[in-house]
Amino acid sequence: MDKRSDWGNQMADNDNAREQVLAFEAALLAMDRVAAERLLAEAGGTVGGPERLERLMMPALERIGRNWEAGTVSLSQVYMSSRICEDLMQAVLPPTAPGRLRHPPLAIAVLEDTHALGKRIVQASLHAAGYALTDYGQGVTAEELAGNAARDGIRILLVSVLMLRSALRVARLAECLRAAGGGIRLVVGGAPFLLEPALWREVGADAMGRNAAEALEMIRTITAATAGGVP
Ligand code: B12
Repeated sequence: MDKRSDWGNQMADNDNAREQVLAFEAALLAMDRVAAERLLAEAGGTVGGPERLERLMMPALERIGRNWEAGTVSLSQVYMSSRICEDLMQAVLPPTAPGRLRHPPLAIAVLEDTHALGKRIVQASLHAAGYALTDYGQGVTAEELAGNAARDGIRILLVSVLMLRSALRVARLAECLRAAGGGIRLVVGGAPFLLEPALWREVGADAMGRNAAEALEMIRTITAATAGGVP
């Protein structure tokens, strides 16, 4: 295939992806779960569960969030959209399986925030890749989280935040982890870190991932660099 038609195909793919996101967003705002489910299935192609959710849900919910901020979408529509997405996740994500790899103890949590959909996708992707994780849930404080991770001998702590206020609390978490000793590595992700690419360093995290695939990449990099921790 020559470069020109390759470029043409890519543009057509982009247009197609954009149309799918817009249609999915419209189905969520209309609270039409059946249409949302159909669009998710159509967008599937050969791509597996978590990736398919990321490609449709993340951009659609991001747009809905922006429109809520602009005042054109109500909070109840944001809420119902997230409920439909949560429901669809249940059906699409692989069931939790025991870890198949040998790796240092890992954990995940949503820090001082209750936006939990991103965490669920990251968690499901890691499970599907063979990792076992301790789940500290959502809305946990920096102090609680650092204490639990130190108690359980966690080596890599994955933290998800969606609000700026919560992202700034990562600084307190990093401080508590340092005080607890044990060299726990802190990997963060979520909307504030996507908007401000330098923020993860400023709040003292060790790494940042933009999506579930990058969470996996970070864990592989950290475990490979940790003596005896290579899966
Ligand atoms: C859905 C939603 C809600 C739902 C949450 C439902 C739930 N169970 O999670 C509801 C309606 C309850 C809600 C409530 C609120 N929300 Co809200 N919400 C959203 C919205 C629209 C989408 C979030 C989402 O689920 N995205 C889909 C998931 C799949 O994407 P994701 O979380 O980004 O995760 C991906 C990546 O970021 C990454 N990732 C995520 N975590 C991690 C972790 C690691 C380690 C790694 C490597 C990667 C990674 O991988 C994931 C998969 O690809 C966002 C808009 C946005 N821009 O995100 C606003 C948003 C986050 N909400 C916002 C606000 C203000 C609120 C409220 C305060 C509103 C209010 N007045 O009550 C409350 C507060 C709730 C609380 N205390 O926590 C603001 C935050 C603004 C800010 N600057 O802080 C946003 C940005 C909307 C906006 N544009 O203003 N919300």
